[in-house]
Amino acid sequence: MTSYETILVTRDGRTATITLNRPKALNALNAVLMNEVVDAATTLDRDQGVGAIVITGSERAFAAGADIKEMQAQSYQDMFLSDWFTAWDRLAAVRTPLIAAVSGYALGGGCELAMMCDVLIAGDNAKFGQPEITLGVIPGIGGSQRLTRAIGKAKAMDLILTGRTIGADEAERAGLVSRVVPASDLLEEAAAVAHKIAEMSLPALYVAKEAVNRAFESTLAEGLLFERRTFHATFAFEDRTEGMTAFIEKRPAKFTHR
Ligand code: CO8
Repeated sequence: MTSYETILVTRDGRTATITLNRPKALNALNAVLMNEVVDAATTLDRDQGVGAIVITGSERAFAAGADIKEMQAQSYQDMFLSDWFTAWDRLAAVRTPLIAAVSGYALGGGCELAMMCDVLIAGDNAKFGQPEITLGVIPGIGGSQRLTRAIGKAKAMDLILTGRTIGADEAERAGLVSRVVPASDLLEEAAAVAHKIAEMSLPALYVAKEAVNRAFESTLAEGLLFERRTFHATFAFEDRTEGMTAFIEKRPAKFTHR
């Protein structure tokens, strides 16, 4: 497996974990880390032996945002010509289910990275926020769009205009996170969710993720049609035949991709 400078990648059966590892900078997202996360995730995504990927940080910080020290001296022209942070779009395009396991700070780009994942599990010590306004900028890796879709305009405006941080319970009430667990159990819970997902049929997982994400890109009528046509298409999967046959024969399904 490739060795990286700012992340650790581990495999456990059909699951993988990407751990952000810049502890001295509270996992601030610099260009190296972005490219490494994207490289690791897209490499794992091409591996049909992987059915779920966990992205996590340290106990103190999932990620405290984009690296302010790296950005501070950049000009508009630098940002524009390099299309700063566009590589994160490749993470959002990963087909394998992504699980964010968030402990501590998930601020700015850290919150945005967590929101690029499909399932967001928070330790009860997690803190979410989009504090960019306090630096004189705005969210730049999707915060104004994904946060608003996740928690609605009123709450998103509150967080983005004041820069305030919310705890795990408020984040759960707002619909930002999937579940909150004791911080000490976070990695175990995230691994259990990853294993559960990875047991499922891989093509069914891919289309389920596509169908949910389509809800953010289309009208209800278009989304419902996409869902129905995709549902019809699952009848072409060998795993669909096996899943339904196994149910009728009262035995566990043996999907091809696991
Ligand atoms: N970037 C760089 N370094 C950071 C960052 C960061 N985002 N966050 C923390 N660090 C560093 C600190 O500078 C410090 O380093 P050093 O020891 O060398 O001084 C170290 O991490 C530890 O941090 P603190 O001493 O500040 O730790 P505290 O426990 O006192 O505070 C906080 C923790 C509250 C998380 C505090 O560090 C903080 O407020 N960090 C910044 C949070 C923030 O503003 N994040 C948003 C960044 S901007 C952003 O994400 C925009 C994304 C869009 C860009 C898109 C471009 C297209």
